[in-house]
Amino acid sequence: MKKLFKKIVSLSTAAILLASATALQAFADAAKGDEYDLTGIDLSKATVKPTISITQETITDKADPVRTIEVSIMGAQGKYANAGFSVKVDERLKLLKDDDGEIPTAASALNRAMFTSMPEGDNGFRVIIAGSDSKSKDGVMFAFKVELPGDIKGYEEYPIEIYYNKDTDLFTNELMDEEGKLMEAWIFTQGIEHGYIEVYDTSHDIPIKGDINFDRKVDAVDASLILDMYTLIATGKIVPKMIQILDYDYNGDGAIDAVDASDVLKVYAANSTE
Ligand SMILES: [Ca+2]
Ligand SMILES: [Ca+2]
Repeated sequence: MKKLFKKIVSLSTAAILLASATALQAFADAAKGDEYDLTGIDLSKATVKPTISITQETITDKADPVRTIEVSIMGAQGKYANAGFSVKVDERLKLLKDDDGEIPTAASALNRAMFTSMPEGDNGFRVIIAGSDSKSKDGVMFAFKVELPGDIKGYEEYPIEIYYNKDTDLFTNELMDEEGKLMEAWIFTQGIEHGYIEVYDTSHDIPIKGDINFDRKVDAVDASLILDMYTLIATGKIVPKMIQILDYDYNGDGAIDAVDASDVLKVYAANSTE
């Protein structure tokens, strides 16, 4: 193990930048659940390559425990009509129903489509979308609310994920033609950005500098979290809030970047060789 640590620490900033670029590419993922059958499908022919993304947020235990989660689509405007898939939330989260007893509510992208949902177990639901290509839009497709548990101790992450069921699910166009099939294959194999709620317990004793995930150790996981944050900032996906700058800006120069990750790795290497 120690050999590996030394190798990591010896990485130059350029190599770390490269590593964060790779992390960015891995950002979109396959759906969970059944594996999509790509037999006879040449994904390189896909012309419509949308991404479905779920809210990813980082909050503290002082935030409102009721969170609104959005499921959005990008890159499919005017190209999709018929869809069905499931959303599952971490079993510690409670799915809340609205006044009509529904969990998800259709949002702007689907305001010209038919949208319905049904619960699946205690921590999930399935959505069905039916419309026409010409009226499908990019944007938020639907939203729902979850409630966090009341007794968060330390750092917790609650995944919120899209599931594919090979017997029932689809994401295609009106004609269900070749273009629609390729779009569906693209989405379920590499077009999903799963969501999460990440919660920091702010009541922990003395914060340890560089311990980003508050597990009381400064290690490669913390360095990797700094790099992830840097990637998100560099690609404009988030604007860091002050609390994040305080936590992630290890060298205190006001910026979150690869230097902070590298410094944290150095501390970790020093600790692990002691
Ligand atoms: Ca840590
Ligand atoms: Ca810094």
